[in-house]
Amino acid sequence: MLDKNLLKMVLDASKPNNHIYFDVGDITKLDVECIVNAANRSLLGGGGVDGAIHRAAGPELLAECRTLGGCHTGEAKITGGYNLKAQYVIHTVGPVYDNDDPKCEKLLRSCYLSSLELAKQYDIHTIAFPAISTGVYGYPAEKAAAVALTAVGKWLSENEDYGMAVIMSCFSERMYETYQKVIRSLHS
Ligand code: AR6
Repeated sequence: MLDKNLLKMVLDASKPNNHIYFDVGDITKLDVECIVNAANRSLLGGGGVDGAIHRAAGPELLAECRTLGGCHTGEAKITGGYNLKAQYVIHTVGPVYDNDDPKCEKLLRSCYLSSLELAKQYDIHTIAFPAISTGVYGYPAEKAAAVALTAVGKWLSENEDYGMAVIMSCFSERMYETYQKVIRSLHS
């Protein structure tokens, strides 16, 4: 698990090294520049992490979301963070899992890549992702973790000098263990 002091050091640095970190807990509590929301296409709130982010950010977040006109699956839009510690929220829409649909993986990968590209446009250097699509949208955690880690890894290697700290926020120890298992399998 990520050492909290190490995370603080990383987040205090003006330009962190490109790196993937892990945190177990509530994404809304993280002191990062940007947190990513696993939203739905309306961008008007919902349950899971979406509900938690809207509750923590306050009603102004919903008011700004109303001006965005929704978001396609696999794409991302940005708002302020309002009452959150994070200055920005990037809202992305993951796919509803369908085992028979090869587009699912592509769309999930696109959520991570579009969010990172948008973050770069806003000069964001610390960003936290929930495990997109692994809750209500039913994407199997291990498959989703592999897609997430390879997408983030690819983006970091293609943006070598940018300096982006990516925090994979795990709402449970189990999700954290899943990421670690996938990392071990990617390295073996
Ligand atoms: N911090 C970090 N991760 C969280 C938190 C939190 N506070 N709360 C939940 N998670 P989900 P989806 C984890 O269902 O599958 C919403 O209603 C959770 O354990 O939030 O992409 C939207 O409006 C899981 O691992 O998102 C959409 O309609 C992960 O976040 C729909 O759900 C994603 O679970 C999107 O479904």
